[in-house]
Amino acid sequence: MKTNTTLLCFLLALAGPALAQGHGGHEPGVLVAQAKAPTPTRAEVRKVDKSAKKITLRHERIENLDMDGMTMVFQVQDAALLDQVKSGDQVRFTAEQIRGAYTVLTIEPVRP
Ligand SMILES: [Cu+2]
Repeated sequence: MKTNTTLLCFLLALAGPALAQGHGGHEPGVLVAQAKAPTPTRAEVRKVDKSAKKITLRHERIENLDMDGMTMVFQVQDAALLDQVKSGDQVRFTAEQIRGAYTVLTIEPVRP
């Protein structure tokens, strides 16, 4: 009995790394395919600065940036985005960190 248990453990120990390695071989492709898309997030516009391509948002939690709700300044990728919103608007937006700067990719007003 004791010998059988020891043998089983030995076989599992051999199989374990082999299975992990086989699985690991597929990981990089899977990770790229499942790269997180920016999460649409609710916010209130506090300030729009079109000449500087910046917007101040009081935002809810941003899942893809792992950032809790706060008021902060974002860069915008395209200044034309700022034509669609004004201070005081409720909006839905997406953002990503691009070259170290938190950058708004999309933004649209949300009507109550
Ligand atoms: Cu923030």
